[in-house]
Amino acid sequence: MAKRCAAGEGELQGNEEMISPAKKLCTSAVSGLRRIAVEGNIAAGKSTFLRLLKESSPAYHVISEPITKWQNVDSPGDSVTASQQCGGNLLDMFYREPKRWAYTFQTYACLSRLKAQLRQLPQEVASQPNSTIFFERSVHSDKLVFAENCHDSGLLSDVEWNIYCDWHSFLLESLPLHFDAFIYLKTTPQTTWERMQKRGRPEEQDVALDYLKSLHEKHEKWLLDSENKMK
Ligand code: UDP
Ligand code: D5M
Ligand code: MG
Repeated sequence: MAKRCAAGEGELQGNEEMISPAKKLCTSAVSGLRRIAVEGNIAAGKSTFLRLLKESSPAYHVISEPITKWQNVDSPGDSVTASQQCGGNLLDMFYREPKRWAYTFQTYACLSRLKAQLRQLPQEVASQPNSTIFFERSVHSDKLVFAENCHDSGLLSDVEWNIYCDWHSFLLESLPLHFDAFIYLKTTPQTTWERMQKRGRPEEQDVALDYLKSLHEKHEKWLLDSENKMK
């Protein structure tokens, strides 16, 4: 299932001063690369699907979710994050004490995703004909699935949610980040729960089926309800 993103390059007109530093990082505006986000519930199979896509064509480039930045994990060649410097595993902190860490986690998830997704691609990738960049999730699912679900369930207060929406909208209007299409890996919550158990990430050990059901509903509402426009 694919859907067009409402936020296109055209909406950036009039903001040239503000966006010029970020625009240097943008690849698709100049090269005509296709940019596709792969969405789906926790453990739906996004990383597996992206690995198979990458293996299938040299024209396919993959930007994975920066989850190692949220865990206390060394990723070779990557800088150490602020929370890692303090020995923090933000993903674990969020699952153990969600109300305390939801806002911090949602802020950092979105920031680290933006950094990863706006990073300049190597020239040989950018210049290849028919190149397609596949992104694991997007700033849209950050907001419309995860952060909104945190607000619905009381993990983000109204004040925190309003502040989140304010800076999220500002960043979307200011940064040259658009998607040509979305691929939704639709699964049942039960299947993703079983796959999550099989994968066995320590931080996710206590994630309940009900949480996956809520995230599933958020994906369905966002990606399959044609009345629901991207905000
Ligand atoms: N997996 C599976 N069948 C599939 C896709 C994935 O059994 O069709 C398994 C995969 O091997 C892994 C788990 O499900 O153990 C979660 O997959 P992945 O990490 O790709 O999911 P993501 O969280 O990235 O969506
Ligand atoms: O795993 C990503 C993990 O991070 C999973 O445990 C859900 C959690 N999480 C919480 N909030 C977010 C946001 N905003 N984006 C992404 N992930 C989030 P995955 O295997 O990629 O589904
Ligand atoms: Mg993944």
